[in-house]
Amino acid sequence: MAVRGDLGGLIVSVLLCCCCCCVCQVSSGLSSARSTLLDGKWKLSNSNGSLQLAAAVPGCVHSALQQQGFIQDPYFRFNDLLYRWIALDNWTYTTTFPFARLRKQKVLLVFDGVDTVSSISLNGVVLGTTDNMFRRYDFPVTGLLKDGGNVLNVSFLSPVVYASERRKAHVGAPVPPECPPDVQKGECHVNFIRKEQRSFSWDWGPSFPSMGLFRGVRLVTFDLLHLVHMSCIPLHNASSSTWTVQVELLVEAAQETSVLLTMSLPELQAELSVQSRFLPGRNLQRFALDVGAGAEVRLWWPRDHGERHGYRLAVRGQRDSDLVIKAESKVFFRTVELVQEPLEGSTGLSFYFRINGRPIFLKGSNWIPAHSFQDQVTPAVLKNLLQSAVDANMNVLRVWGGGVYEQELFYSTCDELGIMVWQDMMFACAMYPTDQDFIDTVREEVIQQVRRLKSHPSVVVWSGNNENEAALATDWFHIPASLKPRYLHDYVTLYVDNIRVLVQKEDPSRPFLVSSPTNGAESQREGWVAANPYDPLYGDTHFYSYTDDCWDWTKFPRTRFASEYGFQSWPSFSALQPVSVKEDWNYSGSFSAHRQHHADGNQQMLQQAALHFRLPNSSEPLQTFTDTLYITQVMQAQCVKLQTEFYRRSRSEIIQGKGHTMGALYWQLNDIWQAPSWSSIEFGGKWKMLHYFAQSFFAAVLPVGFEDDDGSFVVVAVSDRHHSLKLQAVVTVYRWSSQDSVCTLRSDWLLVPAGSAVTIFRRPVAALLEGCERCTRRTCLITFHLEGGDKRQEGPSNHHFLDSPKDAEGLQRPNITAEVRQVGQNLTVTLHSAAVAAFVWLDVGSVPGRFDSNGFLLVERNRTLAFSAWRSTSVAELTASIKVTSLRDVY
Ligand code: BMA
Repeated sequence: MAVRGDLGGLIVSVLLCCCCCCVCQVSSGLSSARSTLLDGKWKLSNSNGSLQLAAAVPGCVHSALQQQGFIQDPYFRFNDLLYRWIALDNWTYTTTFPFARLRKQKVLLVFDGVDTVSSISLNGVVLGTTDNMFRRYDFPVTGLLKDGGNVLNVSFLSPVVYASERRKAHVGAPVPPECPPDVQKGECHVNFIRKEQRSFSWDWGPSFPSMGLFRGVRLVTFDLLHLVHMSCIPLHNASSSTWTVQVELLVEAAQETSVLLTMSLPELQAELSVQSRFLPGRNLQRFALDVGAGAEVRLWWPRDHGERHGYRLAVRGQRDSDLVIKAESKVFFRTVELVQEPLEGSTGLSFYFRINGRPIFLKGSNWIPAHSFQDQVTPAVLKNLLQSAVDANMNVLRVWGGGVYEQELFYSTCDELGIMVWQDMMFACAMYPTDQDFIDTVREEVIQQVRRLKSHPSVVVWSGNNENEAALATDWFHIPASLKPRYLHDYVTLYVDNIRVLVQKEDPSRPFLVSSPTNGAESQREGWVAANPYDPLYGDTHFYSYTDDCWDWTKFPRTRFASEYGFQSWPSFSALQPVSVKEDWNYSGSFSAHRQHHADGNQQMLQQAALHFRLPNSSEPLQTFTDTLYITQVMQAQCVKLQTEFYRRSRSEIIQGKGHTMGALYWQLNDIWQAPSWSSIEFGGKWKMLHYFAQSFFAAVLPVGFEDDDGSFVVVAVSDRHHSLKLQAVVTVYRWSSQDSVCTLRSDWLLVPAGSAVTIFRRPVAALLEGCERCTRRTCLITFHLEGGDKRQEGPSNHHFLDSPKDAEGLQRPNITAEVRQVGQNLTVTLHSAAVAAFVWLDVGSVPGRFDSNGFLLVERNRTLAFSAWRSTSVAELTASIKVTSLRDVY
């Protein structure tokens, strides 16, 4: 806790409000508004008092119990089941704090995050209740504080019990689903509580219905004015080509106050002065700060498309000679349009994002909460994940609707790194109640969150929910036909009449989509729920198929925008080891089954893998287990690669009305615990093979190879560059049995226009093989890359298997050796291979860090990789930890 003992001197002042990139400060002469943090060590007890412990705020019950040694790691083995009792009990947080009355007229008690259902009392007086984890709550406490000691209590109700009581109290048609599928081992009725929806379990995550004060608690004291919130959005006037910054101030006034407000963007010589009057209570005021037509405004661009310049916005409020408001913020200028217009050659509509007037292909993945307990998502964890996203050439993340509106640092880091954010509202895979109190709390949630996040240039679109349009349209919940209109009505009430209207009022600078997937404008035409929200002719799609062969690209929808698709894999052994014991290291054992929350998931992975790879079958059980983890990662990496490459090469084509694909976000970036999932990054930050593959398949310039219906091998040159490129494809054929190439072919030179995908090489496979020393599909494989002038390689190398590697003829054990060296500050690993090796995987166990490349095809005899360590390590440690596996090694 920041405040203890003698008050005055210990009271922490400043930073009264933080909005995104803003640092806002209010001061009023001698009597500055002050913020006193009540964070720190509180007391925590369960309902019958049998458990009493110290608990950190911000924090939660589970974290506190673990930190104080009352429970083990909740992620260990089957502990999610063992610790179910925690969320079934009620818990009370208590703190005492000193206070001394100054001249301050008003004191507010502010809670930045309460999870979720609580009653809050101060010195025995109930201040109010909370029911929504996504809202900030504040209470006036001016007359309730005592000089000396004050007692603050936050009593939490079990979220599980609350949800079930709300369900019981609900009159009218049921609000499905009642419970998650058994395989998820979760709790029921999560849609009745405004809480992180995945916290009652998901198909990749455990059930840990958290409880606690997961963000800070503070007292705000002020005489005159308190700036609750400030935000700024740049609005572009296309006809005059000028910018206006909409500055929004939410000010609480203790008394009527007239202030001369001055807002300025010094770097752009823009300034606005207005006389403003704040009435007692909350005042929301919006101002238009015009940037002169002559000003040269530098824009914010997504990663790889340009720089990101931010301008300082200064807001000052003068009352007579007193400075009563002083706030600073950063303004980033960029426009975003979601283009849905007729497309030549199609009956549907386009669906793509235009940023600063330029169509941009969105490349990335879906973000889920990084931990079951938000208090454990540290800045280091967050930054590492976001850096890993850009290191894999992503320019977008979708903050998926079953998690949380992320913390400030998430968005400010995305602003900085140039990661666009597709921001869902927190509703997922369910129907929701529309009782007035539910709507009311959601309305407040939406207003607060949009105000909090709208200054971030990274946020490019708001979206109302995850898959609820699809759930309704394709009848996930078996709703009787006679009741369907009622559910449609409720859907429109919540997402359109309330959320959409509010978001558009709060933020005119961004598009709003009601759902994902959706047909967008077409869904709207059909009354907001389209007959088929997965229609590839409109909007975005989610597509999963575990039974189709993922090497067969004809199975993928040629969609306008792929916002979800994916395949599962297992994390590495080093992730599983700390949360398991020896008897768990068995793919068909109870631990493996327990951690798999997607029905038949473990089987599906093996079935998909077996289509093209031999399944591990060592005589040593542990070896078989670790080899199986490896083969699931190989399968996943290859499947998602092929699907993503299909989407990227479809950007410039319309075939049978489909195509013009402008987005590929696979499911899912990160993990919440150590378990099989669709993620490309394990819990703990280690990259799976898929994440290394993403580095290549999301590269700005990429050669994509595939076999066309007519039996030709085709290379498509994909370019996200803003300028055209003169390129040539270089196609080299190898035998599996030799590290010397068989033949090399070069395409004609081709001008690849900016932002396009064009065929650069096409040759019938039969002719190609025949011409290469009578290669066959089984004896040979194709590698290829693009070259610009001076034989300079553009983009990564790529390859194409002509047959399944399981049937490859000539593939030998490569007996790869690895030598770790220190080169200057860097650690490198040099591999020596005796044969062509596929899916070469370097694993350094629990040493945190990543290689510059991994999971690759090795046709060379030697290759040197760099290892970036995320903590200090040594040649000796890496040498002791490194293990190299390739496809031929697992059978
Ligand atoms: C989707 C997501 C998640 C889910 C994933 C994998 O459709 O929106 O709900 O975890 O698929 O099944």
